[in-house]
Amino acid sequence: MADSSKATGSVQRGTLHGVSLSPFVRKVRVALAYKSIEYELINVMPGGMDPDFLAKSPMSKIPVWEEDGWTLPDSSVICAYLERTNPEPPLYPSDPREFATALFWEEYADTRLLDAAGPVFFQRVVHERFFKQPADEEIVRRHLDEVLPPVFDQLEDLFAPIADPSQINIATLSVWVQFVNLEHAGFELDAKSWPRLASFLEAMAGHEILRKLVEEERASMPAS
Ligand SMILES: N[C@@H](CCC(=O)N[C@@H](CS)C(=O)NCC(=O)O)C(=O)O
Repeated sequence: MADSSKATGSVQRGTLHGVSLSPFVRKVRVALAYKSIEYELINVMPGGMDPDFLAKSPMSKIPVWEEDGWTLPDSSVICAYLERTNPEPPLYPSDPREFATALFWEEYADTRLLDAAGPVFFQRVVHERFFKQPADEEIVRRHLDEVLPPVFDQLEDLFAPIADPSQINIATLSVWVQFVNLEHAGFELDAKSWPRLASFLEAMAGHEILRKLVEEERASMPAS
């Protein structure tokens, strides 16, 4: 299934393989929209990968970016590539220390935050809504009550004070895409416990590009 996601004022540059509900595909879709790069989205589900796709994605993961038969896997790598080919508007800070710090928070979001949030999304959305199977409530409870709070604490104390949600950059974007999956799973962050993180997320939700993408995703999901 193909979906043409057109940004204004540019010629189609490539094809993105993956599904939008993947936070990593979402990260690349925002980068593409932010840089006004036109692309076609080809739906590829994680897990059901044929040998042709494995040749494009040796670690068997989505997303994969493709241009004229040349392919590039991994959201971080794809965003870094797009920054080189389309430097404006920039997704990465120019100051070396701010640049490195942003890369660290991208890595944190892609690993620690994903590991904590992913199972909640998997149970509540993939299992319940797509597979029509009951969620494993013990997994959901453990992640919500025990695994996620220390991660939120770190984001509250270390990330939120330095993050500027008026800017879409690789750090703010990478953290935000993981929270969208929690939101799709029906989770709302407790603003009393994590006030700076909650206002960061509220401010991010105000970006037109991000709002539109989330609306599109919601419309594509089966009812609960
Ligand atoms: N580091 C990779 C992670 C990509 C990733 O884990 N994608 C998941 C979907 S959210 C996937 O394809 N999983 C399939 C698998 O691991 O077999 C990136 O940034 O693109």
